[in-house]
Amino acid sequence: MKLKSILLGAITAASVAATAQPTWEIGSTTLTEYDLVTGMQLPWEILWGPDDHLWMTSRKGEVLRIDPATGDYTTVLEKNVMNGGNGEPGMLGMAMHPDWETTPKVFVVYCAGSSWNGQEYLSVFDWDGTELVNEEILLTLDAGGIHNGSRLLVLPDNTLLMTAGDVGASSLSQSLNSLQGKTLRLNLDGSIPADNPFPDSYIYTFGNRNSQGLALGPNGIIYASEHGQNSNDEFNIIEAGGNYGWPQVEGYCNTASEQNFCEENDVVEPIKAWTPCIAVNGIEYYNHEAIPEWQHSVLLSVLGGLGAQYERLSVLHLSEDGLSITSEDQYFSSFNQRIRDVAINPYTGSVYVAFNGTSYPGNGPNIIKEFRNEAFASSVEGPEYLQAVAYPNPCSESIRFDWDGNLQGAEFTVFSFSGQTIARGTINDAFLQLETSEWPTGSYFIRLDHAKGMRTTTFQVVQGE
Ligand SMILES: [Ca+2]
Ligand SMILES: [Ca+2]
Ligand SMILES: [Ca+2]
Repeated sequence: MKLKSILLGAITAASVAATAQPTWEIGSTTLTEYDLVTGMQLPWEILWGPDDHLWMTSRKGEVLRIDPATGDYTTVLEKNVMNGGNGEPGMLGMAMHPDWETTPKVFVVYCAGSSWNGQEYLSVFDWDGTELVNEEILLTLDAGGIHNGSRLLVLPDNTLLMTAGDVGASSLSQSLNSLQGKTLRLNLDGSIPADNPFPDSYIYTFGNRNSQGLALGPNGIIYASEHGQNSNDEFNIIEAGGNYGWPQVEGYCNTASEQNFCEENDVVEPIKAWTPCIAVNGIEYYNHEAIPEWQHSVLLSVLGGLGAQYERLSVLHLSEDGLSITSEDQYFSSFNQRIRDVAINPYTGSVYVAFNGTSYPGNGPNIIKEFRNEAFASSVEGPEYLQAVAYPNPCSESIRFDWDGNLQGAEFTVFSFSGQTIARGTINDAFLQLETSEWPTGSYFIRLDHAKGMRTTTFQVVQGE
């Protein structure tokens, strides 16, 4: 009796909450606000993964994999990080391998070592369907108490960009003998690309201070946000071999000494600068029709500085060629919460925003909110809403898959996690049953290609001894 009344209470509260979500007017578009994930440790990176899940790093040393429909998550990696992640160092940027179906690997940057002195590692892990395993360290840098970067971005040419901070030693930024204060470019196996601008060097740009935002824009343009010291936070376009001026130049080349240095060193100026600093962070290029007012813009997370006095999500509207910013709109400052990163749902155009509290260096409360245009999302038949059920899982003799919605006619392919194609065919019924008795023990995933989009689901096969 007591249990029943608790359950009824919970159901009532949930239905009340569902009808009372806050909304935001963006021109003629209404966004509904949802608290997708609360109570987790401090978020640093959020991204939409190729498995149609939201992935998050916590600076405290965790990677979470989040179901975007429910907010439920699992912790898929835990590392001991410098000073427990109680400052700027910790677990930072993350990126996914672009050939996820055959090479499900995840790149992660984290700082480890003694409390304020250690190393920064760029590592790659295998995703086994349950957790991140088989760490391989691709690159080791110095880590410091401050200015460790680091965002990651996979480019269309299958190379990886990594922003490396100056670790508080600003003279390193102009030295081509140091990897600090740079943007670095690697092949996905960790080797140096043959066409990098400096021979046998990871360095792609130099003269950077502490860049913590990277995004791919239109026409292959690469955007980066970069923290200034007290003035001149920067928004840059990344050019191979470019010198971005730090520490001799802050922001534009607009003082006499800066102008001399800029002419002699061909310094690349930012396309926008903010004075005083607002603490610019994670960025994404937005061009989804769900929010027409934000199309062809960069969404910029703003931490707001030490006291979060300028915190917000900025929408940087771009010129047609993407090479300049025409205007800036500001949203969500009324939360009085630092915004660390942003991610986009490719189906519904929803925007996910990671908040981490009211003061430097991020003390919570930690929350990922979703801002969704319900009018658009309700018309989407994207595979995100076609939840797959695989059972029994793990299986031995056979496995059955059921999907919400009618997916007859879809092509399916089953891969092992070593990348081999195990089975393929066409779905002729409302469900799919596969014989697995000849398949070795291990993790597998099935990929479904349908006119409505692509869907993948992982499962396990366990055979007796
Ligand atoms: Ca991100
Ligand atoms: Ca600069
Ligand atoms: Ca300047």
